[in-house]
Amino acid sequence: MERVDTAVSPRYAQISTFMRLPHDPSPRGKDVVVIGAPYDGGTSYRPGARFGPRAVRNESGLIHGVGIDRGPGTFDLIDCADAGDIDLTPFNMHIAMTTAQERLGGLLAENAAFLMIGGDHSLTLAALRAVAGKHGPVAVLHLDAHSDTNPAFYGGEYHHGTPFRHAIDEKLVDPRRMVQIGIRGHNPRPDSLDYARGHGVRIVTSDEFCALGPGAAGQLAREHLGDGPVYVSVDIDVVDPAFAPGTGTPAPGGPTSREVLALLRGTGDLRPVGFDVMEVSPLYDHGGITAVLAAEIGAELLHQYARAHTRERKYP
Ligand SMILES: [Mn+2]
Repeated sequence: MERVDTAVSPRYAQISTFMRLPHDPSPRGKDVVVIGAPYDGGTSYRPGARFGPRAVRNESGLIHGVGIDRGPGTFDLIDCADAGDIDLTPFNMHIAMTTAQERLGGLLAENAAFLMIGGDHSLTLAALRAVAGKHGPVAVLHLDAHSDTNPAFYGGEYHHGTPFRHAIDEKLVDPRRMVQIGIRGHNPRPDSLDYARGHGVRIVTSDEFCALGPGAAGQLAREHLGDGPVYVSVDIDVVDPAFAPGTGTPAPGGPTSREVLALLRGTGDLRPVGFDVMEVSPLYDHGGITAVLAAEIGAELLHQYARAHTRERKYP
């Protein structure tokens, strides 16, 4: 199967897949498989992330995969497919977590990497379980307004504020090679960052990121992440709600979309082994601006994967 040919079919036509990739529910031998994770059973405030994958796919039709001054197009460098969505029950968190882990682990058995489009951030724990099963404990570049290392709330062990606490506890990630960027805003407890910092996570608050700028922050991240495999998790609420209002727990005072994209353009200097873009809630979006940005971030991450894994060919 081929991508939808934009020379034949206008960008708003045909059934939506991410960046018009071929739909292949059983991909094999791909570099990166895009997979939707429509789920919001872990949200603590605004619902609606279950509708995220469809909204992001719709907006991604605009993206060509070839950028100005960027050399060959992403899909001239790597082979990708859209595997559709994980069938996640809306009724039971534990079943959903198991389903997600099994589906993502199955993709990694047959393909090199995945890009998961959320869905709320609780599913990143399932993703990290699958990724660690293949690579062992990974480094993490985590962009978010929140550290997501909270304990259980309301009797719920898993929710969208806790995936990285479980990932550290389960040794899926190496917290000394973990960087969280964009952290800010209100938290239920004054010590809510102690868990992460106590395990060696480098937290770059939103204020610190904006003072450093994306270039220096990227350099800082590279030094902490090292040369090993890196998982990149982007919660769309890392971006200021002026640019990304359609999300579950918006936090004013974040970086702009341009600053976050500039930071992610250095991801190809790392060794990325998997990605997610989470927490788009179209119910709270306006004019699709949040979904457009999530699509752009997903496209950027695919391009960075291509850069990282074809580096010897000296593409920009
Ligand atoms: Mn999050």
